[in-house]
Amino acid sequence: MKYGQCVPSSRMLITVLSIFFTLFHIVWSKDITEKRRIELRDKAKEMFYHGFNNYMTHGFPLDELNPLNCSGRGRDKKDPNNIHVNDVLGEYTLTLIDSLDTLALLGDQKGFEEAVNLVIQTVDFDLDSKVQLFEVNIRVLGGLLSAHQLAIDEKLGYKIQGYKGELLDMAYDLGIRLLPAFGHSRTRIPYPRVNLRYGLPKGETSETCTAGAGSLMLEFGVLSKLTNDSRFDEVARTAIHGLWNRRSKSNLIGNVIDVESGKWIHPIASTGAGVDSFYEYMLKSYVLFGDAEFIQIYQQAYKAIMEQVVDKSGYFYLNVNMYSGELAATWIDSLSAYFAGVQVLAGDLENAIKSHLVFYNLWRKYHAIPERFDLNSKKPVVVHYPLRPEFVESTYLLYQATKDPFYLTVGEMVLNDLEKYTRVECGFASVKSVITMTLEDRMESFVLSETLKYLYLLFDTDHQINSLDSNFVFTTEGHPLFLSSEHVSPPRSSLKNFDSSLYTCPNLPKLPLISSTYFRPDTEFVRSIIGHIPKEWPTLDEMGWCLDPRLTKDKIDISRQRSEIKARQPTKGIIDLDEPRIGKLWKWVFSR
Ligand code: DMJ
Repeated sequence: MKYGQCVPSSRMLITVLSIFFTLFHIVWSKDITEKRRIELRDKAKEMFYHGFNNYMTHGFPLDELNPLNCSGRGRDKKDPNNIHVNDVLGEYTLTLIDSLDTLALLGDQKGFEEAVNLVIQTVDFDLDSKVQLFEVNIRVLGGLLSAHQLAIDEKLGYKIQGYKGELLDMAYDLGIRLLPAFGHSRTRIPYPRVNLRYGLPKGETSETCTAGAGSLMLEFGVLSKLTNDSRFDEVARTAIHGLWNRRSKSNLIGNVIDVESGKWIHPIASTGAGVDSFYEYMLKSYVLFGDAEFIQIYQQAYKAIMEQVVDKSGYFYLNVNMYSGELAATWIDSLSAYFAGVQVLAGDLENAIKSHLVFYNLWRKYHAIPERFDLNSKKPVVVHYPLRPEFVESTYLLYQATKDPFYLTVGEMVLNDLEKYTRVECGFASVKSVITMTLEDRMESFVLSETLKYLYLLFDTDHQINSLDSNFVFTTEGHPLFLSSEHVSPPRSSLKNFDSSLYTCPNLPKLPLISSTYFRPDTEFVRSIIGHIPKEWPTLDEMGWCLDPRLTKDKIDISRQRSEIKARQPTKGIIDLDEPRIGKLWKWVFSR
């Protein structure tokens, strides 16, 4: 199918279409009203407390809540090898620590103070618990550091009177207990697990995933800045070098590496599970610390992804062999929904919108996102959904960058489905199967630290953090971390040499006044790719529809800081269409 077959190209037609779609949009608008937005904001808050209060009643001081059983969940002592539980749960009131900063951001100062004091009184990290370095870093260390920064901040209004920095002391104690994971290996890439009391366990596996070893910089870097102990910064940075130095000639990194031999055990490049937050941390470490080396790694890595990992449609990020570039698997995973958010922060909005559309259509079809979805069979191949935040997180960031009300309606869809399918008497339960919508008895701590936080911040459009213009990032666990200017490195001249021409935009005609992502024809294109063609929607057929949109190349300046990204013009009311898509749009609207 060639584009030319469906291309009305005259300017007049474009103008007529503009007027038509404006009227169409006004009459048929699905925009969320201000009243509804506030209802959704309050509903998201209510949902947070439904989860949090039930954890405090039935779960605390254990790490997690079993929402079906109305009980707490601690380590699996019967099966120490149960890494699904024991990697994360260390007997340190995990869900409470992971929730601290959400309480503050919800404006619940009393709740924030009580929770902080409870952590200070209850938690001691001198525990015989073997935990995963990555998990304890992002959930516990990050949770403590973020709450500490909010508790001492003069400007944001979350300052706790009488607070003496105890959370930072705890974070420092925890950080020191994590250090044995580093330094033992030949490569200086850390071992994946560590015992909080006894250090590196004997006979511990030396195989770690890239994200596990390479997503420590934000928390470890901030810990070093706040304590003046440079060890944390150094080990996290050295781990990144250890990984990046082992990239392929084409700048791809694999999924699992042996920290002793330095050999890739699973040499598969992707944006998803096992590698995901490595990319996120390169970009965000640059935003937070200003160190040029992080953005340089990000730029090279992103260029390699856009050349070799993205599929030819431009919507999916695949699994490819890091050396040969050959396709290694045809599935995408739920975790990779975060990538659109990273693309937003990097300024690559067009590709962010496109990759988000994939997960939007998956959610529309399943009312959740299956852990793995196979693009060949167009079926979920791993069917659970543990209430992950990545899709909501990207939705939130896309709304911040575009102010397109479409993303509020996406949030509304997610909120309604979480309520309808996962809310139970004692919290929110993970989805065991997106096919049957059966539930399982687990509410992971990230439901409160991320999923419901991002939903709330999406709808609380005026929240101060949404317009904060300073060096701050949300960690991969949704914890805001801040750094004042004295800690930020000055930009280096080498950045000026960055060639962003790879990401050139096609010369798209602008159709002002037409709203927005609703009317992107590729929304339906992506819907058809994942095999979701409900009866009430027109079928995309080969004769009238452009089924093979080109990979759009976008002009982005990756060296931008977050503050500059936020200053972008909102795209509300504007849709960028190239001519071929106009043909499809035309047909779609008139065939309804
Ligand atoms: C969270 O702990 C974090 O978002 C992490 O980056 C990935 N896994 C979960 C959520 O899915």
